[in-house]
Amino acid sequence: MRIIVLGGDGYLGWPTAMYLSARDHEVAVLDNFSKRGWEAELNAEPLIPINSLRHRVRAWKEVTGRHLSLFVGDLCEYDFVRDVLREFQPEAIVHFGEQPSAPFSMIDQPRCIMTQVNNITGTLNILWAMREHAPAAHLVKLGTMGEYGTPNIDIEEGFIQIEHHGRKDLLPYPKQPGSFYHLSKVHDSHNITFACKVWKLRSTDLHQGVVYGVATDETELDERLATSFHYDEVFGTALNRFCVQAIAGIPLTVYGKGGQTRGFLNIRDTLRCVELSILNPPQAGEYRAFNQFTQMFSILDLAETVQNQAQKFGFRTAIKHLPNPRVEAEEHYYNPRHQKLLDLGLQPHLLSDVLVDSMLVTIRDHAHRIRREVILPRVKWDGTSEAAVKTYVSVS
Ligand code: NAD
Ligand code: USQ
Repeated sequence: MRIIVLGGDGYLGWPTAMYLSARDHEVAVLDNFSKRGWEAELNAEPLIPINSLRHRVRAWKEVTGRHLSLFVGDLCEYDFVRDVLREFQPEAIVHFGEQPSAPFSMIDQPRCIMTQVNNITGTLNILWAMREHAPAAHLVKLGTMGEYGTPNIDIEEGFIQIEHHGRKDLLPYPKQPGSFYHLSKVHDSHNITFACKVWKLRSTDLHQGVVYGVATDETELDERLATSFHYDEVFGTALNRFCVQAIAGIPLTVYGKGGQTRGFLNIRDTLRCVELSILNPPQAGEYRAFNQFTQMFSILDLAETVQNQAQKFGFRTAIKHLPNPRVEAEEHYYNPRHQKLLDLGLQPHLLSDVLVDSMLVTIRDHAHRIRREVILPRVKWDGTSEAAVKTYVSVS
């Protein structure tokens, strides 16, 4: 199948492109390297040195003999997006190409606006270009579990059956997102739903949980194929950060009580979920949502898991409850369904001691690159983080 991976330079996009290429698909990657710019702005480089995308595409060819097409440009520029779809004629479009960080979107007004303009415009451009040049293609869009928030009832996969005044309907599940970033994903979901309805496009919205892990079968083939792994407060996600903190001897940064419960998945399962979605496309005109995670943990559970494993490696690690910089429930009900991808054949890579160990080993090998000053949270949800971020930039 011809598949284009948008955001192909990123943490998830690059391994997904290699994974699909290794399985005999004809794959293209597209990126404008904006993430590399945001990293430079915040002095938040990935832990493992990452080659340029061009260099990685060449290395992939050398290592496997397989070709990846490369498109460099901005999804917010309509002519570029339209030309790419017209030229490549994708059967599936995997869309990772957005600003992915909740804290980034909460730093200040410009970054909030940039996040929503970038994410929503890019997705709208893809929809319009699909309508024009690839109406039969399947859009596999990376959304987030955070669109739902933490309601006091079970969370369904995209839609909920409602009975109101004696009448019933299947309606979009209510969204209560927790950041301007998460809101951008809600707006995307609405726009995609509408485009599927009016233009008979087809899309799978993957409401993905928090991803952890640094290795996939393909990144392990050669060190030049490594993917971007963040541990800083803005781009790093919880488990990845805790593993780095444990190796660096920094108390694990649990925000507030740590009772925040989220869905998590290993990076290897991200790739498989995308593949399963592509291999089982929806009908023309259908918008469907899959909840994409494999396990649930509270943040405190995760910190304790990392603490225990790190101790076995001789790293004595404390857990520190920091004042929560976010506005979020620290104790809440959480029971989202996640059955649809299992029904399609997903066999999860569950979080195990071995898995945490292998992450700790990789991180230990790069411990000399850990920059302690980017770890503590300085971005605040109450809108007062501007001064803190200036400090952040000048300290680094
Ligand atoms: P990432 O920042 O590493 O990758 C995103 C890539 O998209 C970057 O390389 C960036 O340069 C590119 N990009 C952004 N805007 C673009 C534009 N306008 N034009 C072209 N390229 C653009 O992020 P990631 O962690 O790999 O996440 C990928 C997607 O998955 C995001 O949409 C994110 O919201 C979603 N997601 C991530 C996680 C997670 O835990 N990492 C969880 C749920 C959902
Ligand atoms: N947290 C801590 N300590 C930390 C970092 C985070 O306690 O050092 C807590 C946060 O307060 C939050 C939870 O851990 O309650 C998750 O935070 P996170 O930074 O790991 O993840 P989040 O901001 O939700 O965003 C990440 C990805 C995003 C994706 C989302 C999926 O960056 O792209 O959409 O996970 S979800 O959380 O399901 O919405």
